[in-house]
Amino acid sequence: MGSNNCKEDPVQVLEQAIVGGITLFQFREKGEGALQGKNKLDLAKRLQHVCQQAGVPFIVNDDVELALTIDADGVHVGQDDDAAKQVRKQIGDKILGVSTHTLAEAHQAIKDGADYLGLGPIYPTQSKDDAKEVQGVNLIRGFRENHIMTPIVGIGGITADNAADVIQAGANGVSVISAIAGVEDVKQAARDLRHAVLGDKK
Ligand code: 3NM
Repeated sequence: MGSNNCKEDPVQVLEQAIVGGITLFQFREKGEGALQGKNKLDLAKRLQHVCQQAGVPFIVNDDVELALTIDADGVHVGQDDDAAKQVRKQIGDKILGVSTHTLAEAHQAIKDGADYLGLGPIYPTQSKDDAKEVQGVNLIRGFRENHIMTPIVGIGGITADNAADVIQAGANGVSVISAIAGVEDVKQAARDLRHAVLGDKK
């Protein structure tokens, strides 16, 4: 998430999400009203601190320079951002996530050194202006049937009600913005998602 996804102070949102049970955080400061320059850097540091206190990995979306400046745990890039191969060279053994939409993109990302793949949008999303066509969970199933062994997270329109389907299709996890950052009770939302992903009772 980024600041424009939050109903309240992003630091508080992240703290509550961590209490609720999120296992990784990606800082994605993009779109209308997104912070820039020093303001972006300052927020990144504050959110990174929250993650460090809790032992939750902190990954930066599409900004290698920022990730290196603050020594983040990793970088996530899309197909339109810096090429994954180049980013892998720049970040050494930090975590590298790559958004992919086709098998060819997945094979290339793995070759380039991706640690995990983001697949989406699985369901319709309001959180990404330039989101591609909705893919449904069959995209994930198809990747697994084609022997993609790299960890996969589904993204796009995922909620506690549909997260189990994403996992059943072969994803290792789910990545969400609005279902956690955009609700009143952030902690409960994270908890509900965690239960849905783990398949245990609420
Ligand atoms: N990437 P929400 S969909 C950041 O398809 C992002 O690669 C996508 O937000 C992709 O959980 C998406 O609110 C938005 O739908 C996810």
